[in-house]
Amino acid sequence: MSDKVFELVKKEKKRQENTLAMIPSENYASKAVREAVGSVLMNKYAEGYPGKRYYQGNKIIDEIENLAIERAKKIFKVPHVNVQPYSGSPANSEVLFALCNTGDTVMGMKLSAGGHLTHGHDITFSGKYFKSVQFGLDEKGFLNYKQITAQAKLEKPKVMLIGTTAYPLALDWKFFGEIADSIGAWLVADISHVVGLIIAGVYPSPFPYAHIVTTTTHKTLRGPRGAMILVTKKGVKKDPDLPTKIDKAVFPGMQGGPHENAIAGIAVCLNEASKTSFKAYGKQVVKNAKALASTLQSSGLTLVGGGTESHLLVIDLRPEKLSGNVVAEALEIAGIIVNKNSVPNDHMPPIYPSGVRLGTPAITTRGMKEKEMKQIAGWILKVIEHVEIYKLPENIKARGTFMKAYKDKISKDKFLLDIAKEVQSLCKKFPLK
Ligand code: DSN
Repeated sequence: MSDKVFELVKKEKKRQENTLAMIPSENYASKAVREAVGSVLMNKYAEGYPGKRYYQGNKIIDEIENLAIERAKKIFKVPHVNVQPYSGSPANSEVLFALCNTGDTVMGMKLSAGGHLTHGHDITFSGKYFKSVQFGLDEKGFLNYKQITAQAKLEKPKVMLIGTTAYPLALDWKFFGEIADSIGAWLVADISHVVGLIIAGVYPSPFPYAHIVTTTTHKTLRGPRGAMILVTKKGVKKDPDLPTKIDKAVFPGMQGGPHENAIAGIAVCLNEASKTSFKAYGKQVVKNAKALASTLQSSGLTLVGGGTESHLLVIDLRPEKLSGNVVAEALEIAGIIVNKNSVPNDHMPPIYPSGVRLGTPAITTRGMKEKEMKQIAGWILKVIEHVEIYKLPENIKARGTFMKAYKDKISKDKFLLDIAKEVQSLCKKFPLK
């Protein structure tokens, strides 16, 4: 394997080993999952569904896809599952394609409040081809359920596509189910971020209240890049044809040949997620997030929503008058990988937001616990204090030049590089598998 790509893969492996992956949507898939995804299954075309393919030679592929479906049905106790979506955004687009006509009203949480692009953001298909109605958070970072009720009753969306990517608190699925029922809307729950926590029983489950649930498989589920669309008992009761509508929307509606190697990886990760050890993992993810949050807060940092009830937290850097870009770049030099993120009612644009988002799924997979969270929080606090002098210019045009010079400067910053060495020592104690 002399291709330059493999040198780069080795480098990336090292980077993953020596740094703390704290982007809440990332995780480490097991060797078994990686083997399935990298297997010969990628050689096969299989348009259609098990038993109804458009190509020959799919007997074994059918067994694999059926295994993934059966495992998902068992874990989530649902009557119908489609495991073919290429990822989360296609899964959500397929659901909207199945349920709506162009111009129908779709309701979701604003991206800036912690929702997702595909939940009706104006620059995406979900905001362009449908009438998008969006709700946000109050100043303190909480959902205002009373306001959402009034908005839903007024706008009468056909679909409520609800889920979070940067909202640290638990959602009240019962509320969303009741409001959807009261206006005859479909409730689609996007649980991509929290699926592993739901399996572990440490985050509320939408399954009794939603008609459809979508999830990616590579976040807290620790599987391959992919997604599933799950039709609940409530969904089938509302429309017995819903499973067929979903399957048709996935193929041929939006996709061609399914990635059977990824589907095999999904089957493997679902088997792993059915074990008792996975429940312990999910519980520890939340314990770790809470430990991280309380240490950061007790040192005076402001967290969106006042803390966390999940796997993630968002630090609001407005009190420090700091940009998320400045902090995220410095943390990277220190070996702590997070992402810049908008905070509720951010006065800054998404490219220069006022917060950073961090999460515990990946570092918990490594085996880290509360003790390590305190140590990591200590490093984060030191880094933030260290870069407090670097203020993003008010002048929009000056920002690019400022960030370039800043990145150059901190890449040689001894204080940050020393932390990176300490981070590396911690990482060595928790090797990747
Ligand atoms: N990109 C994912 C995340 O980071 O939350 C959402 O699609």
